[in-house]
Amino acid sequence: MTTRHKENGLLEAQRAKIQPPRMFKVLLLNDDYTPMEFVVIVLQRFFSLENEQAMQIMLKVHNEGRAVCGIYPRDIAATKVSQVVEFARQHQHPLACTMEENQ
Ligand code: TYC
Repeated sequence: MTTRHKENGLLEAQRAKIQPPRMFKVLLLNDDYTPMEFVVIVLQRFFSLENEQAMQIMLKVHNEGRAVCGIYPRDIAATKVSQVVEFARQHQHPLACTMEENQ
């Protein structure tokens, strides 16, 4: 397939423009009020983590102020942030979730 492209100037020029998709980290931020158990549930529910890994990430946020929950293309990362914030507000918790480009 590569050889065929190399024999075709037009296809080769198009191929060179392809970039890997921009990826975004989704982060949870610490606060003093959201219960630890609630954060673990969030990590399991929205980031498909097992209990043990969810606990480790929750404790990293608690101890260090923030931690990465997952890395996704922009639209999926933005959806995760919205879902987490909406779920937290439904339960009257101030949990903060944000995203930033994975450079
Ligand atoms: N600091 C919170 C507490 O002591 C727990 C917590 C962990 C809150 C992670 C938010 O993203 C968070 N109850």
